[in-house]
Amino acid sequence: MIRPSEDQEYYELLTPTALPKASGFLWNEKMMIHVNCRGYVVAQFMQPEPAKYSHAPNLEAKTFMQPEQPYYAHHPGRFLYVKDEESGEVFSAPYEPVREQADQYTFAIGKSSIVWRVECKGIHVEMSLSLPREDAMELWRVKVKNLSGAPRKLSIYPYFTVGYMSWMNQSGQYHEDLQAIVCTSITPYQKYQDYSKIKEFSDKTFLIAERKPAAWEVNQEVFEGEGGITMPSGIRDQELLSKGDARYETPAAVLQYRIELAPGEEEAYRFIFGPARDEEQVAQIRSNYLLNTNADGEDGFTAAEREYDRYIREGRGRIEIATPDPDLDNFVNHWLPRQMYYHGQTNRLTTDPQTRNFLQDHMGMSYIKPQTAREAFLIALRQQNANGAMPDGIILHKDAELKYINQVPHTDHCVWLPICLSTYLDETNDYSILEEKVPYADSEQTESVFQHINKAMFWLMNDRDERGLNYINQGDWCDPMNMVGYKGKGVSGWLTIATAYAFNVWAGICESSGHSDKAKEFRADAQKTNEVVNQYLWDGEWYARGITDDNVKFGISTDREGRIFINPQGWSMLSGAADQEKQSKLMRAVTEQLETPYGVEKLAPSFTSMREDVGRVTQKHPGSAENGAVYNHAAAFYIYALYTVGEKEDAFRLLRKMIPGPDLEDIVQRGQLPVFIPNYYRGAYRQFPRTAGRSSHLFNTGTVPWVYRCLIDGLFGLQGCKEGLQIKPQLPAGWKEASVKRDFRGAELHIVMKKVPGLDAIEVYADEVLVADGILKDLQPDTEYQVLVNIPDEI
Ligand code: CEZ
Repeated sequence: MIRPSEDQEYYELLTPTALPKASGFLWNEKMMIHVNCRGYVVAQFMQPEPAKYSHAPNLEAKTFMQPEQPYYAHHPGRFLYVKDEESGEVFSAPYEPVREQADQYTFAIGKSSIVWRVECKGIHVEMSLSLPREDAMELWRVKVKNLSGAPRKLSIYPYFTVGYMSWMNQSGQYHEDLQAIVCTSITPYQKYQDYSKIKEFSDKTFLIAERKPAAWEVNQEVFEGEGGITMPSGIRDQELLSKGDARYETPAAVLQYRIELAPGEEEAYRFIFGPARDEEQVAQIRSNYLLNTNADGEDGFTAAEREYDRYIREGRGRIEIATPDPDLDNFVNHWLPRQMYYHGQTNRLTTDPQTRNFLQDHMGMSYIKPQTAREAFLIALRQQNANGAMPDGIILHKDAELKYINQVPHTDHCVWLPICLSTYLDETNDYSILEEKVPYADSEQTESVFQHINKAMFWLMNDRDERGLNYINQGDWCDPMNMVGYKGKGVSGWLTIATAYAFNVWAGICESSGHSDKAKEFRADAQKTNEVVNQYLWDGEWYARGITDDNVKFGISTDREGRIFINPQGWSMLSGAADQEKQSKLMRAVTEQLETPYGVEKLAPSFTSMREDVGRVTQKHPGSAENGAVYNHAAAFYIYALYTVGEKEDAFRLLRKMIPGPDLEDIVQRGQLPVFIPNYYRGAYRQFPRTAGRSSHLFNTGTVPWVYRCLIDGLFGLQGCKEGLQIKPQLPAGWKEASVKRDFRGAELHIVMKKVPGLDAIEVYADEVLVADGILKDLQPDTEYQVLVNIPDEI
């Protein structure tokens, strides 16, 4: 039912019904498109805020991407109806809107294209989507082939939904000269001050056809008639579409081609669909992409597909693995770096990413395009206040402002600075970033990155109550935990623990950069913080999540709901707060109360009603998102912590649960293909087992860089350090060997790891020479190394 293609370049799904929400996504510098297996699509482009050109049938609220995004009959989509002119039979590809069962069906998600191959009633349809690198538009190829033994007379109808564009002004018509449907609208607004922005918008939606259609329809209601979207009257009752237009009516972009195909004969079409400012721009696009060719006789369309493919391939990861687990290999080699790259390139299609998201997304980018990560860290630090505080969001565009969640004060942003920077330093050894001089948002003063981060650490040290616990205000990492501390007293257990970890990480960086005094200071404070944590937050078997404004500890054994939270547990292993005994206790509690077949839950039991001293997290549906889902970001922190303390079996078991499969039952329950990690799988496994495991299908998540770190620093133990590359694998018990190609600071390492019985400790050989401390030093760029790692079989 699902499989990687032979060359591993695509992941294929062979049915449109078993995983109806299975999806893939493409993006470029200006847009993102999320496509599901049945032909439904959510696409957004930046101008500079996210906007749509293929809209829902009613006015949509502007919000962030939704988890478990519902699809419905008139959901925006891209379809091809096929009518047999002799029998009158109709089917549609990919599957919607007609829902005729195909004889063969493949939905193939590639890195730079998404393809459907559908065989129905003796006709083979192939639809494929790609993007250009820069421009916001979709490049579509459609092929129709006669597989039957007899000649066929067909009408085919590409149907690109335009939807409800605007209550102020919407229309659409076919332009002979452009060979295109162009739909026009005015983005609704009311304040005259908005006019200057609105007038610059690309408020038109176009569908350009390479081949001249026989007819078209631009009026959705006329097209569908009484037949409705599953069997439009325009198709069922008419030989030719009526060549209609839309005048303050909902537009649609439908074309008709009439073809006669001999047995085995195929016809090919190309279309471009997207937003534009005016007809002139549509004409320009048509000539650039379809009419003009370059010196090699290649037109803009084909060149754009090729260039886009190259752009996506620039997003390669730093490891290529071959392990006893081929599904893990496929995911790690092909899809995980791509998802990290997407985050680093697009910043989740927002002009004001949350500070923690921005920093962690660029922690991931450190593996892919370290230069971009470097710039991102500097951009963030330029927006820091001189008192050390980081803002809630990072402004990326001159017209951007802090919106939505960024208007809610959170207290954790400073914590991410040393953590994310440490990954960048491990990977690049570029300590010069610490010397970069950067201004502050609210002062003329310019100071080094080193000073900036010191200030951030001091800010965290000072934003504490008399006990030494960090205030939470209206949220920490957990956005919707907004009522624990809004009165100014409540504290976050997790954040206090996280500051201890951040101080230790920063101390490590201070040491490596010749600031040993500072290192001592921060180590001492980390230790003090850990003591405070153990004094106030240890609950006997695990750590509490926090203490409310009214001095009520929560996330503890006497709580009926929200009894245990994952974040304080994992981070206490990172910070060093948990000693051996506490560690084994909390790990047992996590396994017993939070682990499920789909991963480890964020909290349990999920809240079933509002807890007013915790906040809106308790109002989310139990088992969804932060209210007790397997929230993969939090799960990844925990797994990373397990690797940090050498708990490799638990770590690997949980890591593996992040990827759908390999068995079919698991894939069906999650409903998602293993081409990305979603922000959550439904939890509340012990409360609502029926829905547990379901994917949110939301691929915006801070999870991915942490998973990459779990692989690099943990599982394969190939982490960079000041001196070079530290080799310290933690392969699970079941693996006898694994090999990794590791790109590191320009060198290429071919590493074979083998379990060897009777060995006392790990042995590392580089080009057959034993490396005493397991650290490969003096690696030269553009040089290949053969590395052998012998691992005692019993560890
Ligand atoms: O957003 C994420 C944030 O982007 O939630 C994480 C947080 O650490 C990330 O920075 C945990 O709270 O507002 C809400 O209730 C939403 O649930 C968001 O908090 C959540 C969504 O997943 C965004 O896609």
